[in-house]
Amino acid sequence: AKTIITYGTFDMFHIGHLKLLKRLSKLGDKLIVAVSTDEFNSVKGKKVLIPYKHRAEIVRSIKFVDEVIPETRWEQKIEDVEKYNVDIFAIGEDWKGKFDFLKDKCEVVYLERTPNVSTTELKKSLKHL
Ligand code: C2G
Repeated sequence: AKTIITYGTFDMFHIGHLKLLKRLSKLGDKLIVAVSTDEFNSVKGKKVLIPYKHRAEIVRSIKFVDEVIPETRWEQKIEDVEKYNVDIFAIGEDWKGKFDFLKDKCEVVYLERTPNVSTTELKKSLKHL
């Protein structure tokens, strides 16, 4: 059975996130999603609106997501690939090249992002309401 893993904040869950996870689920048999904790998002320098508990629960409720784990550190990807026998690490192309160091452990795939939707855009449009 082919295991896929991906990582992300998934703040204000939107169609761009859904389409990515849907495509990932088609690459294999098991999709694991590591959702960044609130603390790790501050390490990433990323402000989040929705707390980890809720972001994780939303992702966990998606029918083609098999498992949700917390993402707490940059280094955990190497451990996770071993721990979960990951065949494919996949993430949006905004990270292209950043995780090539995983190539000796598993396949590394960068997928195109869904255009014209992002949490940043959503936040901006909310401001004008
Ligand atoms: N995404 C997408 N299309 C969008 C927005 C996001 O395909 N319009 C993808 C991103 O490329 C990423 C995933 O959805 O693969 C989650 O996006 P974010 O929550 O923004 O992820 P990020 O904060 O970049 O966290 O260690 C890796 C980081 O935790 C990735």
